[in-house]
Amino acid sequence: MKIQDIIVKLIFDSRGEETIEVELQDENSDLFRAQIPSGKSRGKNEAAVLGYDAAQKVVASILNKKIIGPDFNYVRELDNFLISLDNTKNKSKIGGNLMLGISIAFSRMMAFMCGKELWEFLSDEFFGGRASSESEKPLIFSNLINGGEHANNNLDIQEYMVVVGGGKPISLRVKKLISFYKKLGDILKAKNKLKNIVIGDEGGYAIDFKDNFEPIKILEDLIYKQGFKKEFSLGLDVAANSFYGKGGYSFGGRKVNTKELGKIYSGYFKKSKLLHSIEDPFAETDEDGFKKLKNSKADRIVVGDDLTVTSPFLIEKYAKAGLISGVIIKPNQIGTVTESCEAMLAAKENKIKTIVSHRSGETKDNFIIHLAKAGGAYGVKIGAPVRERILKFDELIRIYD
Ligand code: 2PG
Ligand code: MG
Repeated sequence: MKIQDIIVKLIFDSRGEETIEVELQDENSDLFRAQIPSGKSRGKNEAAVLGYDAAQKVVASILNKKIIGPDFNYVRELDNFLISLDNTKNKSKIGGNLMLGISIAFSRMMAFMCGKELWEFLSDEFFGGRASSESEKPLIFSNLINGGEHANNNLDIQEYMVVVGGGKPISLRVKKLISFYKKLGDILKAKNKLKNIVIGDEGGYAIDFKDNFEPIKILEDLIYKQGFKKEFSLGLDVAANSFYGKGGYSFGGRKVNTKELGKIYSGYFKKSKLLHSIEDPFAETDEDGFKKLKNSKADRIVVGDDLTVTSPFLIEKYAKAGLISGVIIKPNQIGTVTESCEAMLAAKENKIKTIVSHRSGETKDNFIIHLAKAGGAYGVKIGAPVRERILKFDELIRIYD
């Protein structure tokens, strides 16, 4: 398969931040595109991001000469070529965002040539063609209350998610989720005597609360009240890097150390039966914190994100060391389709759960939904069912139901 042309375009994500769209042209002049999201709370080992101007320069000075012309028969072949061309630790020469744009657009080109859906093509190339079975419909991690770096409120925890499983088909789950989201908005408005309610980067409500636990309590109460306790549970993304600094963690208006923060979480687990997973509960350098929580009696899923940055190597390392029982997969943390799939395979081999995830700055691109299906993900994390994120829910329904 030959690439005939490559064009980089400037676009803006849901936070109004600059990002890029990559367009590849095949020999028949068909066009294949990919839009790349951006993250606000980032792990220090994530792949480098190039701005639009820099990305254009890389295309003009390196990529035009190198990738237009040769035949690439597998996505893996193109990705490995790009990785060796870049030859840096964090993809700073070509840019993880530019590389991923090329990699996704090329996957779409290959899928089209094979007459397959994108997820089907990925499943064949990377996962041995094992299509997701009915039982592998993913849990939906939907962030309904925003805090941390994603909001201007007093919550230290970045994301309070409902985790929706149960009811088939997926369209019914999404319907329930949307009604739950609206109901929650009405409750928060009434409680705080508000006419309108502010929402954060991922579409969740972003007002002030009494403390970091109150949102869990409100969500849990509403789940019981609606009679949803069989299908809905709760997940947190603490994103603890954001409140970690010299002297420990600044949490709930005071400084706490690793042990004290761990105790706070144990208290949450005791008070909330439905709290099912906790992502980045400690800073990415705080291996001890992860390990103790993962091995505590609480038996909740401890998920790595900033800790693992979709690196197959780090996922394997931290799974083997007993720090995590689940992992976030974000293709733009690592920068190629091949490595994103390898990250999912590394998680599976080490028996930890995969949650394929959006970023706080999203685009219309629905690649992550196809990746989730191809690799039989345990969950998909796609924000609140509103605004630009609704497109991902639509695609989820289309390819799973
Ligand atoms: C996260 C993500 C997505 P960001 O921390 O998991 O929810 O946020 O894209 O800002 O890193
Ligand atoms: Mg996270």
